[in-house]
Amino acid sequence: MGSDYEVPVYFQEDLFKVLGEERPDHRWIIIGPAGSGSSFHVDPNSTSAWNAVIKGAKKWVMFPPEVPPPGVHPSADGAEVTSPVSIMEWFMNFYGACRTWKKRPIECVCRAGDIVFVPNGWWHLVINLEESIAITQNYVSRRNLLNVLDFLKRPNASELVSGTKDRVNLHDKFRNAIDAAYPGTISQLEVEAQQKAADRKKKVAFWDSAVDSNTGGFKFSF
Ligand SMILES: O=C(O)CCC(=O)C(=O)O
Repeated sequence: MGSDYEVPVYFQEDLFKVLGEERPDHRWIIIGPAGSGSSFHVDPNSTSAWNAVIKGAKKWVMFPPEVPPPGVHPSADGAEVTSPVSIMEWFMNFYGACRTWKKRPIECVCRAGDIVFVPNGWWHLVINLEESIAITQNYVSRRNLLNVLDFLKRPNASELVSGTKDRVNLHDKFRNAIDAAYPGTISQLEVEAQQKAADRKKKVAFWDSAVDSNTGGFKFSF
């Protein structure tokens, strides 16, 4: 079945490929009746994903990583997520309230031919509005490589890492394989990340200096 479709052009960088047979599970066909779906979760191993609808209609609700959805309680180490309500109950009890939040969820309905991108770390819930068939793949690109490496290196990697038998050594195997296939890439991304962090700090420092800390208003001088 894998040869029956092509990965959309935007998602073709798939760095877990360097692990060959040892790569974590990464693609699924998802078939469900109307009303079925997936309750709130974050995708495995800090990967990003795309999800393409072949038939039917799927409603998506997404929250950014720093906003756990109401009614969802992730453990501090991120190993477990307790969502005591079903998808339907979530819509009935929590959906209305969070639509007026400042950081309200991003929502869409995908139908046959539509593809949604799920950035790494984003919370998402999906409900099939009709009987639906979809294909999804999780992947690592240069954009989220450092996040994935950090995730695989966490002290509780043996509980957190999923889709593979060798959870503890995955970090070293992946890092070494990336270094061999794309020498210098990791260190270049690390330098770029440091530069970005320094730029962000500078921006904050500039605004701090431009704003009067007593009034919160702007300082003007002529
Ligand atoms: O298509 C679906 O029902 C949800 C898929 C999903 O959330 C996932 O693969 O992480």
